[in-house]
Formats: sequence, C-alpha cells, structure tokens
Amino acid sequence: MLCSGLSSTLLLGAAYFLLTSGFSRAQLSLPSNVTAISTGRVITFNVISVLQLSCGSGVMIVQSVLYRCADKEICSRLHDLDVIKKSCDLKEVCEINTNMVRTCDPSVCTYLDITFKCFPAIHSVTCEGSQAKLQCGEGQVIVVSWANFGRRDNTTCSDGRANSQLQNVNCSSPNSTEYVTNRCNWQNSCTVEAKSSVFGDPCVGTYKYLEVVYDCQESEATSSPPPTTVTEVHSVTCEGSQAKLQCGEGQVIVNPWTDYGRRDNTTCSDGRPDSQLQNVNCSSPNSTEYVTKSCNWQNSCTVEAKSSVFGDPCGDTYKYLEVVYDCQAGSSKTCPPGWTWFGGRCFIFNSSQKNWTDAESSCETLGGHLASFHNTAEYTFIRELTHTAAGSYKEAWVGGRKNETVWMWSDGSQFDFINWASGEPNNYGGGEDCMEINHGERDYVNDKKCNTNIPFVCVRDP
Ligand SMILES: *[C@@H]1O[C@H](CO)[C@@H](O)[C@H](O)[C@H]1NC(C)=O
Ligand SMILES: *[C@@H]1O[C@H](CO)[C@@H](O)[C@H](O)[C@H]1NC(C)=O
Ligand SMILES: *[C@@H]1O[C@H](CO)[C@@H](O)[C@H](O)[C@H]1NC(C)=O
Ligand SMILES: *[C@@H]1O[C@H](CO)[C@@H](O)[C@H](O)[C@H]1NC(C)=O
Ligand SMILES: *[C@@H]1O[C@H](CO)[C@@H](O)[C@H](O)[C@H]1NC(C)=O
Ligand SMILES: *[C@@H]1O[C@H](CO)[C@@H](O)[C@H](O)[C@H]1NC(C)=O
Ligand SMILES: *[C@@H]1O[C@H](CO)[C@@H](O)[C@H](O)[C@H]1NC(C)=O
Ligand SMILES: *[C@@H]1O[C@H](CO)[C@@H](O)[C@H](O)[C@H]1NC(C)=O
Ligand SMILES: *[C@@H]1O[C@H](CO)[C@@H](O)[C@H](O)[C@H]1NC(C)=O
Ligand SMILES: *[C@@H]1O[C@H](CO)[C@@H](O)[C@H](O)[C@H]1NC(C)=O
Ligand SMILES: [Ca+2]
Repeated sequence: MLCSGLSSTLLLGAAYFLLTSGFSRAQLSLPSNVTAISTGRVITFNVISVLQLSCGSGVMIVQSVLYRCADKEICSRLHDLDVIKKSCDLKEVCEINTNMVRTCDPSVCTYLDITFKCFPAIHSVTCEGSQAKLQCGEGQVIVVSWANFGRRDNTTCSDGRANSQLQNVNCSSPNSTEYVTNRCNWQNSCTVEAKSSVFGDPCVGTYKYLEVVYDCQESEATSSPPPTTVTEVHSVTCEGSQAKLQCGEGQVIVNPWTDYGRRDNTTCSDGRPDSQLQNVNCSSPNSTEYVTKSCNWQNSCTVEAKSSVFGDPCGDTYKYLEVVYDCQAGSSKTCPPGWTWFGGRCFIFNSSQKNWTDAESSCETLGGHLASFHNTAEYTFIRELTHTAAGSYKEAWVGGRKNETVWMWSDGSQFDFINWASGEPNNYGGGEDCMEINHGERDYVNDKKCNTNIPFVCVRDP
C-alpha cells in the first residue's frame, strides 16, 4: 500500500500547508460582501495526532473536508466537515485533533484534505468574568461580523479549570452576535462583559468565553469636515413672537444661555412708548432652565417669547427673549461623555433618587427621556448598565407609564413590551402607574408607585 509504510512522526512533518491568493465569498457567519484574502489547504496522511490550520492575521472558514487516495476522492463526510467547522471557523489558528475525525476505511490508503479560506478580521477572546475590549485605530470604527459566548474547544480559557468545566465544546449563546453588534458597531472602541448575566447561560457548569470577530473600517466622519467646529448663535425675539433656534445639518444646540426680560432700551423698541422701555434691569430667573429643557441636543426647536411661559418679571415693560447657544456637530456615531452607546442610542444610569416625574424631567434636561427598550438585548444592556454604574442591579425607573389602562413609553416609541415579571403588573395597592426594572435587585420588571424615589436610566439620541 502506498502510504501505510510511513510512520506517524514522519507524517506530522508531511502535513503541508498551501496558501494561495484567491477571492471568493464566505459561506458562514461573515457578511456576504467580505472578501477572502487567501485560501489555505492542509493535506495529511493517515493517523497523525494534531493538525494545525492557520490564517496569519485573518480568520478562517473551512470549505471542505475530503479523504483522498492518489487524487481520487474516496469519500467526504459531512459530519466531519461540521465538526471541523465548529471548532475552526472564525479563528486565526486552529488545531484539529485527528481522532475527532475518522477515515472512511482505515485499511485503504487515505489522506485527509482540508481547504479553508481566510478573511480579514480581528478575533478577540475573553474568558468568562472578564471584560472584552474591542478597539480600532484613530478614525476607524468597529464592524462586528460574529460573536459567541460559550465554548467551542477544550483549550481556550482552560488554565486552572477542572476538566468537567471544559468538556462541553458545543455551547453557544444564540444572541451573542446581536448583542455585541448593538453595543459596539460604529464605535471606535467598546467594552463588553463576558458574563452569563449579559448573554444568558447556554451551558451551566461549563467555563465559557466570549469570542468576537470584527473588522475596523474607516469612519465616514473622517472624510467629512472636522466635527469639532462650534458656532455661537445669538437670537433675539420680541415678546409675543416665536423664537426658532436652528443649527446646521448634523449639528445640535448645546449650552443655551437665555434671558427673558429687558437689558437695554433699544432692543425691540420699535413703536413702543418710552414707558415700556425704561426698566432695563428685568429678567426672568428660570429662562435658561426652560430653554435648556426644550432645546439642548436638538437640531432645532421653537420657544414662545411670552410671559405665560417664563413668568412676568416686570409687568409694564415690553420684554424680549435672548438666547445665546452653540451649534456643535452631533455625530451620529458618538454619545456624549458619560453615556454609553447601544443599538444606535445613548444610555446613562443616574443614581440620584427621584420620583418618576422628576426622573423623566431630569432626562429631558439632558436631551432625552427615561429609557425605553424594545428587545431582550436592549433590556439586558440596560440592566448591565445599572450594574456597572452602581455595583449592583439597583432598582431604577425606566420610561414605562400607565395612562388610564394603557402603558406607554415616555419617549413616544411604540409600547411593545410584554415581559413583565410573573404576576406583574399587579397595581399592588393601587396607583402603580410607573415601570421599574431590577425590583429587589432581581431580573424583575415591576409596576410601582410613581412617587417612590429611586435612581433612573435615561436614553437619548447620539
Ligand atoms: C456589506 O453590506 C452591508 C449591507 O449591504 C453594508 O452595510 C456593509 O457596509 C458592507 N460591508 C462592506 C465591507 O462593504
Ligand atoms: C480535548 O479534546 C480532545 C479531543 O476532542 C481530547 O483528545 C483531549 O483529551 C481533550 N482534553 C481535555 C483536557 O479534555
Ligand atoms: C450541539 O448543540 C445543538 C443545539 O444545542 C444540537 O442541535 C447539536 O446536535 C449539537 N451538536 C453536537 C455535535 O453535539
Ligand atoms: C434571542 O433573541 C430572540 C429574538 O429576539 C428572543 O426571542 C430570545 O428570547 C433571545 N434569547 C436570549 C437567550 O436572549
Ligand atoms: C436709552 O438709555 C440711554 C442711556 O442709558 C439714554 O441716554 C437714552 O435717552 C435712552 N433712550 C430712550 C428712548 O429711552
Ligand atoms: C436689578 O434688579 C435686581 C433684583 O431685581 C437688584 O438686586 C439690582 O440691584 C438691580 N440693579 C440695578 C442696576 O438696578
Ligand atoms: C422658577 O423656579 C423656582 C424654583 O425652581 C420656582 O419656584 C418658580 O415657580 C419658577 N418660576 C417660574 C415662572 O417658572
Ligand atoms: C443626574 O440627575 C441629576 C438631577 O437631575 C442631575 O443634576 C445630574 O447632572 C444627573 N447626573 C448625570 C450624570 O447626568
Ligand atoms: C391619556 O388618557 C387620556 C384620557 O383617556 C387621553 O385624553 C390622553 O390623550 C392620553 N394621553 C396620551 C399621551 O395618549
Ligand atoms: C415628585 O417630587 C417633586 C419634588 O421633588 C414633587 O414636587 C412632585 O409632586 C412629585 N411628583 C409625584 C408624582 O410624586
Ligand atoms: Ca407591582
């Protein structure tokens, strides 16, 4: 027989590796428009023990597993392809233990022929309990292809772990890619906790790890004008008219300073008797607070210059509204300092204890509302945000509020939430018209009396 005379030591050396340039499309898990940078092939004879596939700086996707003899295909076994794909796909380097696969008929001369393609990507691995940090270079943003929280082999994150924690190598949390994509896509850098409280526990008793495959792409922002330009705008509106504050496209109003009253005798003086212009020491104390609440972080907004809005600080004087504000680039891909990106929106946990109404106004002052959520990934993210900020899953207000019998989100989005804790909403004792998460510091969404003072979570647009 042609091959059987070779010893297995020799055969280890005989395993060889071909890298050829080639372009084709991925079949699994990568977006279909990601192009392969190379293709690889490992051919080995009979019974060697360990085989290494390697992609250098990219990640691989195994294409075929065949047994051959003298270039004649003996058989291909789909089961072995599945096994090898499961442990190798989307890794940079993969070791195959050849007793994982079985030759069709060990008595004939067979050799194993594995082909794979390499794709440009970064593969990050983080052991359970630690924090994954994804990072791109300056001016670049993360584009996530795939993620898995679970275990695909028995060597990764195995140091000091009992064998029993490493045996299950068919463990994956189904929504990992969705979660990591929502959290990190289009950010320059981002962190993700590799924890079961984030991803669910797909295999209790197994020590898991988080794998993320991502690419760094040039951010569009770098090709448009520098986003740091700040323009100061000064607007004056006479009493009885409507002020329209407006920034350019892609910009937002920040830090408005406002005065409603009169500071000189010329502004808004046309056709007015002197008596209405004499008092030049007239100003409404709360005007900045009001305008901040309605305009901060908006692209444009309107404010009525009227005493019914600001109060009347000087009865017989004809007043006017002055607003000085900055227009600043509101990049669609960044959150203000302190806020955390998730799925295209920015979130913040605020530990001040407020009743629901005051909490909602606090969020509005910051350009948002109490947080709404529309899927498991967002809900999980918000819970983790409270844990990261407060050190425990602190009870917190979110934007759900009951109007008569109908629940609504304060940000006006559609109320599609149904996953109340079992038995909730129970309107216990009456008046439980507001929604809290983390009731009893548990995974528990509850209706609660709105006048209770607890921390809260706000959401806003980037
Ligand atoms: C791939 O296609 C998707 C959607 O069609 C697009 O959003 C993405 O930017 C594309 N990626 C590349 C690398 O061209
Ligand atoms: C890991 O798995 C391989 C094959 O699947 C097996 O031969 C090896 O003994 C395992 N190692 C441990 C530490 O379980
Ligand atoms: C891996 O798990 C999935 C679902 O949990 C199951 O359908 C599949 O048969 C398992 N595969 C192996 C090789 O155990
Ligand atoms: C995964 O997502 C689906 C659809 O969004 C959802 O029904 C399911 O509960 C999620 N599973 C986990 C473990 O989060
Ligand atoms: C406006 O005030 C200035 C000085 O403060 C004064 O000289 C002028 O006469 C005033 N004009 C009117 C119309 O009251
Ligand atoms: C302006 O009014 C405030 C309070 O209404 C008063 O304290 C201040 O002395 C006044 N200033 C002048 C210049 O009249
Ligand atoms: C201005 O603010 C004070 C304290 O915050 C409040 O008591 C008062 O009612 C406000 N006045 C107006 C006109 O809103
Ligand atoms: C939390 O809310 C309080 C009260 O509205 C506010 O003063 C504070 O700035 C908020 N903290 C953050 C971090 O936004
Ligand atoms: C709340 O309910 C009242 C009475 O049913 C209704 O008039 C009002 O429009 C509702 N508010 C919203 C925001 O739907
Ligand atoms: C919320 O608290 C404020 C004081 O901070 C109070 O004026 C208001 O009435 C309270 N609202 C409710 C609904 O309890
Ligand atoms: Ca309740």
